[in-house]
Amino acid sequence: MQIIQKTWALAALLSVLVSARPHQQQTPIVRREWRTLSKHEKSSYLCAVKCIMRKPALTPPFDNSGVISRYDDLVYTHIQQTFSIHYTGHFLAWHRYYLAVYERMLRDECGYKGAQPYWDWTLDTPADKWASSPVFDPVTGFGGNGEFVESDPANPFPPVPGRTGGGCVKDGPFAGVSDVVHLGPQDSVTYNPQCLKRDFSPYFAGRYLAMNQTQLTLAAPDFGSFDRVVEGGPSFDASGIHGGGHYGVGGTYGQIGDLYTSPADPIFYLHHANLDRVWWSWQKLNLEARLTDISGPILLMDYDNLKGGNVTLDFPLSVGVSAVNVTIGDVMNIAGCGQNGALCYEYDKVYTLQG
Ligand SMILES: [Cu+2]
Repeated sequence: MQIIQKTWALAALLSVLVSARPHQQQTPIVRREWRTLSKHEKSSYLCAVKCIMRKPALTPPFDNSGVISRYDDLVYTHIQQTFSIHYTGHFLAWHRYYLAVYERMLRDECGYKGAQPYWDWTLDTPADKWASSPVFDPVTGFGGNGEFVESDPANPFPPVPGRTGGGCVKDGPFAGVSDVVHLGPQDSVTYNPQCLKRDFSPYFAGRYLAMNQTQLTLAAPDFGSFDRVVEGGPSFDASGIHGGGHYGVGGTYGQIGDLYTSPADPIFYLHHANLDRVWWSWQKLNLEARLTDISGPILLMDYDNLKGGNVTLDFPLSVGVSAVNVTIGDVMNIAGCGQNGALCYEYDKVYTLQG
């Protein structure tokens, strides 16, 4: 009995030490582009994603809760905060923290040894190259498009221009499973088992994810205008690189094209890692000034500050049950490593501004 108790105490102590580890981390982990990962690294990442989808949720249960797994904990918090984390000044900071928390979950709860990979989609443009991106590889990637589904004429919203799919993904690690997704569509949080759907729009991706659009983004003179070029406007014709990835992969019917449930598609995390890398690339063009440059509205689309003020470095960021709250100031430096912020990672390569 005593031995069992001692073993239990030791296990508890070890788990506390393990969960405390990221705070003691001194050296940044290095995020790399998906196609530069070895076959083994790719499969370890995908294995960790499947593992976090199997771990039980920490979100307290509620009636008919669709929050089943640790993976869902994050989708749920994204759904709940949808209108307070998009088209706001903290859009990029919130998603930077959200991704770092996901990366930490994969490492601490599922034994993943690497860093969160990013997806440099500029490499998969123009449009005719889109569908053959290594990210969609059926064996070493996340699988590809869904079967073509006709647009619903009763839908008051216009279909995503150039959409080519809409059904369940046909190949890859998430195909053939009828309950990969538990939440959504939109803000629904009751249990709704669904397959993972994609609805590629190569046209949309080609238009918004090529190097010219990325360069336009990097050329922004201050954070306020930078964020607006990244996020674009809510109409398809006013998209930026953010919408380019969401609608290029998700179109009308794929979860990643759904503003609320978009993190239900694991590709979300690779797309957002690249958006974060664009922000870090922009910061590095004038790092000293841009480690503190933040602005933009607290409230959705309130760019003229008619309803509220702008965010500042003290503005709080919450990702729900999966991590402590931090401030924007804590995530301005991706390689603060406990000395100067909450994050500790780097990118192997950044974009440069081409003359
Ligand atoms: Cu989002």
